[in-house]
Amino acid sequence: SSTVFTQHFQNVHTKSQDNPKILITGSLGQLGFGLAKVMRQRYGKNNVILSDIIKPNKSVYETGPFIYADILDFKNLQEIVVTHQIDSIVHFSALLSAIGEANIPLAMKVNIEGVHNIFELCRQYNLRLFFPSTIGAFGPDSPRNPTPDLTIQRPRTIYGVSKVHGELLGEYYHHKFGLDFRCLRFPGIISADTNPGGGTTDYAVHIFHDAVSTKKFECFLQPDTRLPMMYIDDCLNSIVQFMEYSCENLSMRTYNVNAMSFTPAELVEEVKKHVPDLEVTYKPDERQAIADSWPECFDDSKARSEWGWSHKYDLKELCNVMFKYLMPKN
Ligand code: AKB
Repeated sequence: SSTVFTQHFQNVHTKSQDNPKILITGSLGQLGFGLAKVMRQRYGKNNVILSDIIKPNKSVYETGPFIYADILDFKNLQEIVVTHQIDSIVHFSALLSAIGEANIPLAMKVNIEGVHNIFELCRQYNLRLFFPSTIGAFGPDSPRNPTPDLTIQRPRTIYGVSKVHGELLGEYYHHKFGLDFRCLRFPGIISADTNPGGGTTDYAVHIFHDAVSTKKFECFLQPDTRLPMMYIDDCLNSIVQFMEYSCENLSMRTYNVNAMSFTPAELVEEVKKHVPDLEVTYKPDERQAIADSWPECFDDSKARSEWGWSHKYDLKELCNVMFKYLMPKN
């Protein structure tokens, strides 16, 4: 569709007739490669630049541009924006909830200092910014079922604290400097071909891999721990749809988005329809306390009514699509 997002880029670039250029930071995490695939189809292969500090497989370079970008190095970021004519950033670099607790100084550096660099960069060069937030931006004092967009946010992880900081800073930069800041709070994201990397919702990805490999799954959360979740395709579509939506019609800059909510026991029941002999044990660890402080169910009614958000995958469809990808073909 001819979209406002595309229009924005066309307006920005009418002088040189260039196409839009989007930089994705932390792109070797769970979401970057998938988002690039969707965006490259819409905006052109060379207009979406993946970046990270890790050297990826050769195959990543074959799909389109990949560059080194260290979000802690401001000059490196400036050079990238100028050299590649970047006009929009999707900022995925972050340490997730569990891994953040295991390395708080690094989480402060990446999730707070890194975010400061990104905000300043976007202000200096007038870039549009997408910043993902999370259910982890809420805490034990927030209403948990459902959790609205605007409510008490007192998270108890460094990940959550840094995400609230990013949300507030983004809204401040928007009001103070006119920065086109857009933020979605995501539930746990479930994907087949990329790993989540250190979160509290990761069990809901591990179960699928274990079900097809060993048929034994040890869950690090209790069976009745309810958390909001989403299949990756819904997540990526929400980003593109939200970024393309006309800025003037948004009443907020930060929205909850959700697809489903389930407990480990409910997920196991559905997974067992595909792998009936799956053996499951429960061994809660330090991630249980994090999960217990998070929303059980996300109220995303504002995203649905204001910019038309809707999910495609419920628990049943999630299991169908995950096993379609992961089950060995004979
Ligand atoms: C985590 O578990 O830390 C993330 C999240 C919900 O933000 N998946």
